[in-house]
Amino acid sequence: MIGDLFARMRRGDRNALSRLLSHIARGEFLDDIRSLLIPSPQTPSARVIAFTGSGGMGKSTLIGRLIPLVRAANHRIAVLACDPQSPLSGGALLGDRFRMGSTSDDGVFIRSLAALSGSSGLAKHLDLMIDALEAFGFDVIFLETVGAGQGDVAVGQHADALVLLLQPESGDDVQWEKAGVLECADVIVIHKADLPTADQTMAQVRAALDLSPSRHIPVLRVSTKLNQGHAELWQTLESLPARRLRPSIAQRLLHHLIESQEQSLHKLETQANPELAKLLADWQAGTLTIAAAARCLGALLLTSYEPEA
Ligand SMILES: Nc1nc2c(ncn2[C@@H]2O[C@H](COP(=O)(O)OP(=O)(O)O)[C@@H](O)[C@H]2O)c(=O)[nH]1
Ligand SMILES: [Mg+2]
Repeated sequence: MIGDLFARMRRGDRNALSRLLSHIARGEFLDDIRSLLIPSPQTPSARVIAFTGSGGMGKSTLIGRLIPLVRAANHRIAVLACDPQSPLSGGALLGDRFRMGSTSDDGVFIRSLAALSGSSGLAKHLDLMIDALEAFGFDVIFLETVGAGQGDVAVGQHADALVLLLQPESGDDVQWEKAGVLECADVIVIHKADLPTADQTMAQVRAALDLSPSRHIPVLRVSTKLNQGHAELWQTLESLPARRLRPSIAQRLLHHLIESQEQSLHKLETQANPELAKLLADWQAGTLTIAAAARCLGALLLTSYEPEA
């Protein structure tokens, strides 16, 4: 069934792509999907750009304005918006679609996702979703994530570039300095530059960056309201080097191994497996070193490993 869906997706069926993303978001059929999505050396790599910043900074609006520029440069673009609310509640999904502009262009694909709970502001299995969008043929992928702090660092691992949006008068200045988010950003956008205190915010950001001059980070003023600064922003993004680390085939396999072994361990624990209990007791009593105990655990898990049907 996933095989069928995948074949349809490969033929350019957007519905199939949507359904595949829904399965990934719900954590379904992950093993099969991972196997089908192993990129070959010929799979072209998409440029993945993450936009982050607190809610209300204008991320969705800005992305909506960048899409036509990306299309004009002949790229096919997908947007994954990680929302703090579940898209099932409707509001976030419709809101973002609306702000990004509705489109009948099949070189554009926009999808809202529920963010994981916790501070990361990221949807689960984002890497797999990016693989799916790449396999479909999108060569630019925008990620919209909410929040400042750890999540911004985390999203950086999935992206070639991290764009941090700040806005005048947000009172966020202390927060972003503390979280060290400035240093993670590849580009800083002072958005809503039409607001009166934009110059002050710009000066504050520059001063903060001067304190750590190890890296040159472009700071751009953009006003979506006045339609200013988008071309410069896209030019800057296009010129940044690719950075995203894609896991090797061996790392993908390791990832699968770890996930499957966690499931096996959970099963042994819930069944109160006697061999596991003895092993743990021996280790606690000091008759086994941690290395020996880990080896025994590995052997036990591998013998109880049952691949998903
Ligand atoms: N003054 C001003 N307001 C803007 C600008 N861009 C977006 N906004 C407004 O900011 C609000 C939040 O925008 P949204 O894109 O939903 O922000 P997000 O939560 O970061 O995705 C909306 O009311 C927008 O109309 C801008 O350039 N200038
Ligand atoms: Mg938004």
